[in-house]
Amino acid sequence: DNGIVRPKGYNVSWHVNPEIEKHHFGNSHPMKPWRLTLSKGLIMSYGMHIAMDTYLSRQATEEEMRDFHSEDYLEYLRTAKVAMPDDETPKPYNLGGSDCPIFEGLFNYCSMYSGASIDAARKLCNNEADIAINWSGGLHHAKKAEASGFCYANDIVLAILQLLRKYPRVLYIDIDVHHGDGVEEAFWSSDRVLTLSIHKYDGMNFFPGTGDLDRTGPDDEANPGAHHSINVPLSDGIDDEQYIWLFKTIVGKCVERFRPSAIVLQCGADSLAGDRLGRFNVQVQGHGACVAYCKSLKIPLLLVGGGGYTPRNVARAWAHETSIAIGCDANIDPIIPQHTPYRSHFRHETLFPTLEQILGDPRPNKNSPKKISDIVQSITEQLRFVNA
Ligand code: ZL4
Ligand code: CA
Ligand code: ZN
Repeated sequence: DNGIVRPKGYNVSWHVNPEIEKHHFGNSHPMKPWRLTLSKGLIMSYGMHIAMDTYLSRQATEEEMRDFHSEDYLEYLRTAKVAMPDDETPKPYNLGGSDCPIFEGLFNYCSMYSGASIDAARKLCNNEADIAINWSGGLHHAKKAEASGFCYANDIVLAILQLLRKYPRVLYIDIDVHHGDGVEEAFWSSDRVLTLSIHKYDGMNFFPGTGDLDRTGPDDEANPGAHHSINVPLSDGIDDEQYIWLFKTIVGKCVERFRPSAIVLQCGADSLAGDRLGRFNVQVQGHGACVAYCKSLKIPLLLVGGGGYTPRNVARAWAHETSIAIGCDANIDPIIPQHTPYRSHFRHETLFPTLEQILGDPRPNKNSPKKISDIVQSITEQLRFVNA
């Protein structure tokens, strides 16, 4: 008995495809699809898959991807050739640089992670799942006709478009350390999607350079999207206590005003302490508390991945969050099971590595209590303009 049982009358669907994990962005690129293999290994070594409906996700069709992306961009993505090492000819659509390289199997990679998010959204629409999970998705920077920040196709936008076929209002929440600019832009003029991104903001010194507090939607009051973009700009080193308080306070107010009929939570794990690109000091517990809070709202919930550049910590967070989704988080052994595949990746830290404990130097917290309360006050005022 490993303490894991299928929750009664409650369905969690998990959308995976091992083909996705095999893609490579290139040597030393921070985005490593292999982190999905590590996450899946941890989830399965705890036996969590027995408590979920596991689906092998299929590739999105080009027609499905055209719901958001332009035909010419998709055509280029599908036919783009991997460049020779010394080829520096500029490529269109922001492709081929160091952030968004053209690698072997690029289009298959994009259509597979997109298909998984679309499938997951449809499980919620058909009442076949209460929570649907795609850890390979969450690629929030991709635009209609442009790749950006390791993202080529925007699976989140595609999934939200599916949800909007059934649900009148969707709340999008983004806890990746980067601003969820692609999703925000896609629904900029809509009052059916409220977007909320929490991120590090330091002007042009931190990617993508947008997401200040005053970026609330179109300036034109007659535009339905006015006030429907919420941004929480933070500084380095925010800790669990501040992060959880901010998350619950702001999400609580969003739900009260907007009354969403479905929630999409982008769980980018680069907001964790010790991330190679991130700057926050959020622990696995704090990151997971965001998932637990969303679950407690009892609204259909789509969980997607996103960033996360220290693979062992990405796997910890997403395994812990899977256990929260199925409701067995209190029952599992904190010590990572002996038979976990690639356990050496966790073990090099300590003889008995745990699921939740991240090792590494904490970053000093540069967020003053006044900064945090000013953010909440400003967003509370903004939300007065938002109605269900
Ligand atoms: C790398 O080591 O800030 C890419 C990217 C490749 C390998 C060798 C090439 C060395 C860090 C990042 C040159 C790297 C130059 N390699 C990268 C303005 C930038 C131009 C590109 O989590 N250089 C661009 C994107 C961000 C920029 C973050 C987050 C995605 C998500 C959702 C995307 N781009 C400056 C950087 C390396 C690399 C090392 C890198 N790129 C770090 N931050 C960026 O929100 C999935
Ligand atoms: Ca974010
Ligand atoms: Zn990120």
